[in-house]
Amino acid sequence: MLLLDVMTIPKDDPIAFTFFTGYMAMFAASIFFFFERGRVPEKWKLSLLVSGLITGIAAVHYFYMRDYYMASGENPTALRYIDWTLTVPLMCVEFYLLTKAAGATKSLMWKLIGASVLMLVAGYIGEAFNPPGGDTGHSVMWGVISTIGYVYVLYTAWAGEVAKLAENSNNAAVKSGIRTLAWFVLVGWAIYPIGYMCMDGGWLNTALGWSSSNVDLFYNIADAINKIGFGLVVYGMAVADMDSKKAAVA
Ligand SMILES: *C/C=C(C)/C=C/C=C(C)/C=C/C1=C(C)CCCC1(C)C
Repeated sequence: MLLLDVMTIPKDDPIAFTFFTGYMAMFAASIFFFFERGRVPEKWKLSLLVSGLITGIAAVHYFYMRDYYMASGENPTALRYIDWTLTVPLMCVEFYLLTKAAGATKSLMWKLIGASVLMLVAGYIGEAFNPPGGDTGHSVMWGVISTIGYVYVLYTAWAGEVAKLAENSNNAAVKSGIRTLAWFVLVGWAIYPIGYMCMDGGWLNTALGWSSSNVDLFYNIADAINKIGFGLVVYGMAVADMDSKKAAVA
């Protein structure tokens, strides 16, 4: 009888696998960032705290999304967007914190947050209000609106204010770190629209017949790459900066 209470993961369900590994990976990453925070110089501590909060918030939501998925077999759309609404703006805060010493202003931070909120609200409307069976017009329209917000963040990281501040920062760790984070926004973040287009009526759903359950497969993989990877880049920046200062003293 007891066995009935234990969740069994069907062996042909990769999405369930990614919910479980995603949860554990986010959880472990948070512990790592919180502990390592004690080791880096003062000016990096806030950035590491934010890295740990991003994966920590995700871990809690993965805990719930995993169970939701296991119990219903459906996409936990609301939980997903609640998570993103907290974690993506925190990534924007991270961009601000990392370029603050080079002159980043609060207004830069709010512009990035505004663009990311536009991206997420439009994405949520696109997914949550997609009628049963799917409506291509609906998903494309909201997908396009969402992409405007995405492109704004992408532009800012590659060529706009964030890129320029990093370039003029006189700090090698900041320069190369921001460039790496910009790559994450270009490649890692681009995985999300692929997942989005798998929903019923989405382009990949209608053109290639990709099932809407793949939405979560792409989102889970992208989340692990972007949330943990982003945090590790920030951690790497702090360590590189610390080591270069040590070398200068020696
Ligand atoms: C930790 C979570 C992150 C980094 C989430 C990022 C999400 C996106 C970049 C989503 C982008 C979307 C589009 C560009 C168009 C279609 C709708 C979205 C919301 C999936």
